[in-house]
Amino acid sequence: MANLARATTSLLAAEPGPIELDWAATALVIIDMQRDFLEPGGFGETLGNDVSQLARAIEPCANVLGAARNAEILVVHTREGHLPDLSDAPPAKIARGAPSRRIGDPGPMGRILIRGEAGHDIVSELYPLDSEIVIDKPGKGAFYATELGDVLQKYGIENLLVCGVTTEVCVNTTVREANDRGYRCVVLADCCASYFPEFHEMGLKMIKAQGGIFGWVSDSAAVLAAIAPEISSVSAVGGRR
Ligand code: TIU
Repeated sequence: MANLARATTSLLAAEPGPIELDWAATALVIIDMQRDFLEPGGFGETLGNDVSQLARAIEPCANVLGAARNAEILVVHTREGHLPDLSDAPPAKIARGAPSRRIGDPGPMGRILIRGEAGHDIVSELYPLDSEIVIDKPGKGAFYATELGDVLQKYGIENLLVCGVTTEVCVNTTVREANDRGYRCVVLADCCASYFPEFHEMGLKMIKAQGGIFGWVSDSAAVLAAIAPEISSVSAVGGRR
């Protein structure tokens, strides 16, 4: 009996224009959705930020993550953080600003931004499956000093759907790194957030300006419409085409 074959490619509604995606060559990359950035007592708060600003990205991101899992799209999670001996943390990064607690200092969720500590872990709503790839990164960009490039090459990935926090810091840095490496990046606006709403908006504009100088901007509804049309009927940026 003929099976209802899953679409292997979709035209995803995006700005500055729709983008054709081969799902087998597309990975969902979720940047740094860690307790250290999203919850009180972590790195984000020690930098003086209102961490409640980031919560809005969790649900849309969870919806895309669920759809990607159902569609068997490659999922990559990243975590910013450092080794317990801080040997991978540049002194200039540790000393930057005047945080109440610095990288490596003890906090309510363990040592700030240190691998293995509770605060370094990913929020429960987006927790990686054992089968999913988790990239630990010492910098803002997910390619710097990590195995991400090798992993994406191994799986034949050409396109990245990018979610996570914060829009103008680790999301933007990663998209710029990826763009220079030849990946087509689609940033999902409602799946990203910043401590500064205006930086979120501008961070997205910077990506899609000039004909998509760094990539495309879409949203969770458009992705759900494209990869799971049977469970999605609306798209904020134009729906399935
Ligand atoms: N401070 C800030 O906005 N972000 C970071 O330090 N790291 C990430 O964006 N993950």
